[in-house]
Amino acid sequence: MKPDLFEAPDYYLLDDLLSEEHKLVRDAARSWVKRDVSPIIEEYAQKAEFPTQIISGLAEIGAFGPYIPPEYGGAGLDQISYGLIMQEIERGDSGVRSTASVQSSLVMYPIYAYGTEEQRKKYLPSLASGKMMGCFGLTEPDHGSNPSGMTTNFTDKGDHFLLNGAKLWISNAPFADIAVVWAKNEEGRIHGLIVERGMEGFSTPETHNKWSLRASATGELIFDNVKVPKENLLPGKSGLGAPLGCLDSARYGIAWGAIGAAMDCYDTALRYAGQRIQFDKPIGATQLQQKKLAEMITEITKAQLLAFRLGQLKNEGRATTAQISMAKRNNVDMAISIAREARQILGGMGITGEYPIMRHMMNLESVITYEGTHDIHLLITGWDITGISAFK
Ligand code: TGC
Ligand code: FAD
Repeated sequence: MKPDLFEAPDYYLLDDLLSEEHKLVRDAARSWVKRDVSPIIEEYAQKAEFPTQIISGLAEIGAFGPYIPPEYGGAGLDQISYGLIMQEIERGDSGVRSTASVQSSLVMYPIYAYGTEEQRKKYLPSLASGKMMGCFGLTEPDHGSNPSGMTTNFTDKGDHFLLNGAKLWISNAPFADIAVVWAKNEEGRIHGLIVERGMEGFSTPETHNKWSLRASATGELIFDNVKVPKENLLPGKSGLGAPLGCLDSARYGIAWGAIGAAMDCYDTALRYAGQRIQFDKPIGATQLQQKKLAEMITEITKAQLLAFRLGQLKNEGRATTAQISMAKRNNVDMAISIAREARQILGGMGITGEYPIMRHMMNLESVITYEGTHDIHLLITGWDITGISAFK
């Protein structure tokens, strides 16, 4: 891959709105991605492997539990810092950002928000340092957009629960030490359980042959009469609202992350357009290519403003699920459109691993699908503004 010459676009001088802490956190993540992710990520994506050697670096830049209080090992940062870290990591690769999103918002957050003090102390510091890795099991083979239909279930056996069922498409599953699993009890009520690797009957086969998120490990979670200790139930919240509360936090991070992928595609295409000569002039001197680049920076700027305002609302505890849906949907769609246009600016070179664009483009096909599809987020907005649910 070519050297990482990334320069972040900031057309509306958004840096002026960031605090010194935001900039420090953002710059540390940016430097780390340049040094430790960019040089190796193409190779790992090509061989479809998650680069486990970057786990300690992710922990050091605060990517595991950015907003979890320091007493539990988290970085104790605000929501804008969290967003900026996700932006910088996804500038490197969406699969690496996935690992950080899952660890922070889908594993640490439910243990912090719905767990007991014993569970927080037992798991959160190890998860924050990356010594322990987690995954989140909500989606099932027959229940993706509609998780309330899940069939994974547990029964009360007196001194333990017996867990049965299967989860599909689970990021980090092949190497995770623990899984936060959503399952129904005998009354059909959804609860979260912490399942640990090594429990008898629990396996995590890897999903192969992905064309997207190749540097992220994806797998299944299979529960065949797994005995789960009763103290592994998350007691603080039950019902579908419990996993959906985690998704609010992860979707918010994705709204920022997608900007990173878009910025990298735009920056690469802008530089290439200035250097590539055809018909005795740079292709960036033609109106057609300028139109593409001008529209890209316009869309990136709008997405940056949307994410920043959402971050302020999140800091104030006022961001709604529907507002988060709008930002996730808009910003991922923006990023995938920019990746497609940027790839065309590079002509044939755009399809090679010499440049990051094709990898971002393929990664974003997963990002537009997971954490609620593009359609589901539109339906959430429709439901919010009309008061009428069009899901069922
Ligand atoms: P619905 O009737 O709307 O709600 C059921 C209960 O949940 C409550 N609720 C919420 N509570 C907290 N936070 C939220 N955001 C909430 N949204 C809803 C709601 O009040 C209700 O409570 P109660 O007490 O009345 O029972 O549920 P529904 O079945 O109609 O579903 C609505 C819908 C379609 C929006 C929801 O199912 C949905 O979001 N589907 C998409 C599924 C999804 O996003 N899956 C993601 C899986 S995880 C993943 O993809 C990780 S990828 C990670 C990576 O690699 O980065
Ligand atoms: P479906 O729900 O079957 O949807 C298929 C199509 O139908 C979509 O276009 C959808 O928009 C549309 N559709 C569905 N319902 C409606 C409706 N009511 N109206 C109109 N259109 C509709 N899940 C986890 O739990 N944990 C993870 O860590 C995780 N990681 C993932 C990693 C990757 C790489 C991928 C690809 C997925 C991951 N997922 C994970 C699963 C992801 O959340 C689901 O794929 C997603 O929620 C969609 O579910 P589905 O694939 O079953 O599609």
